[in-house]
Amino acid sequence: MFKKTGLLTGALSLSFVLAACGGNDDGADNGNTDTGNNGDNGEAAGDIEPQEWRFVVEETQGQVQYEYAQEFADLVDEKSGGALDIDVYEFGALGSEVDQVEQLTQGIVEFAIISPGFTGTLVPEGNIFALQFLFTDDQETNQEILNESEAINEQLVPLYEEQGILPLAFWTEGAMQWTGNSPLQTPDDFQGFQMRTQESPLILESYEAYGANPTAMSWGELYTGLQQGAVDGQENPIFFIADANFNEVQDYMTISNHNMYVTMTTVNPDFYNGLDEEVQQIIDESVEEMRERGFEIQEEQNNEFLSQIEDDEDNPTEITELSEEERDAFRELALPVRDYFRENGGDQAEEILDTLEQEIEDMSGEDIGAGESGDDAEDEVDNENSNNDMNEDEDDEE
Ligand code: 6CS
Repeated sequence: MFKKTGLLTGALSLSFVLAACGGNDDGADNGNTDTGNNGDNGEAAGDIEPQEWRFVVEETQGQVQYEYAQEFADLVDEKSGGALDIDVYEFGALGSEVDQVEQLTQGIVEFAIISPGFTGTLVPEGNIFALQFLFTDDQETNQEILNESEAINEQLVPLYEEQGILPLAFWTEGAMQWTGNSPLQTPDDFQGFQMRTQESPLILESYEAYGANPTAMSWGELYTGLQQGAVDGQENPIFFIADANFNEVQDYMTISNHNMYVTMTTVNPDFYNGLDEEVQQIIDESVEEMRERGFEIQEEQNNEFLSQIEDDEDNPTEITELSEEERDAFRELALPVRDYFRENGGDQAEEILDTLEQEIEDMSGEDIGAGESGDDAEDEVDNENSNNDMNEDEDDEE
């Protein structure tokens, strides 16, 4: 179970915290302190100035993001002949997911894994990943799209960079499923349902379109929130549902595959742009090598943890897989949210979504409903009364 050890707040100076916890080495580091040439790939790394960097993730030791970051750190260490030393900080060590975004933009940490679900007011166009039934059900195809999409890697990336977040890779942590204290099989089941979500306004909008009452909350509060009934259910990939033990406090799990969990490997742009080319190349190569590994890590964990939930006799969970017809009922309600995003997701939302829809259809050969949401679709989601405003800056100007 995820043990809530109490998130550190401003009462402690962050530099003290960073010095005191010093990252989690967990013995997995390859301990390579050889500052000579790297014997593994023959690259000369002898003249790289030793540096120590911080990498914060949104998950705890053993979970996908943490394992990814640790392997990334090992690669960088290896390629630099031990000169570049990255300390990985697990979730909870430095605050909430939103605090971690700030730590990256302020350069308090050099690297972070940030899920777009926590940047929705900072980069409204990043809400695109909250759109349900947009990507395909095949995670390999989705990962290929994330790797190659111009909409994501050329149109969206600069918008993040302007806000002090440079995404180096977008990657899937697997398909998301719903859990609840009651069955979730039709949109009717969501009427009045208290759904926990991440912070991004379009995630809330998407659940309002189903009739739910979404509440944004850090996952650090979620086990207790579900246990005490502050919220009725949540969405996450299977590995996370099981590893955070949400199944202990939920009776139902719906295999809905309504969206994939997208996350980003990010770096502070000022820090990255100030590095020597040789060092940038080490980082870039490590990011490239981690694309496949990241995919493998999430796939293994998602497969392994499904049977853990199924076999947990002390905490039985009724698992139901939605039929295609049942999914269609949700898809129909999710489609108009695309137009809500086009209207409210920032200046470039429309262009980015149009490009991405086309790319998904081209790369998957599937009809994902591009252009089907219709001109009047945004009227169907309650624009006027929505509290889920995606653009902080525009608000401030008003
Ligand atoms: O639900 C969440 O907020 C968390 N889920 C995952 C899969 N990773 C970290 C994130 O904060």
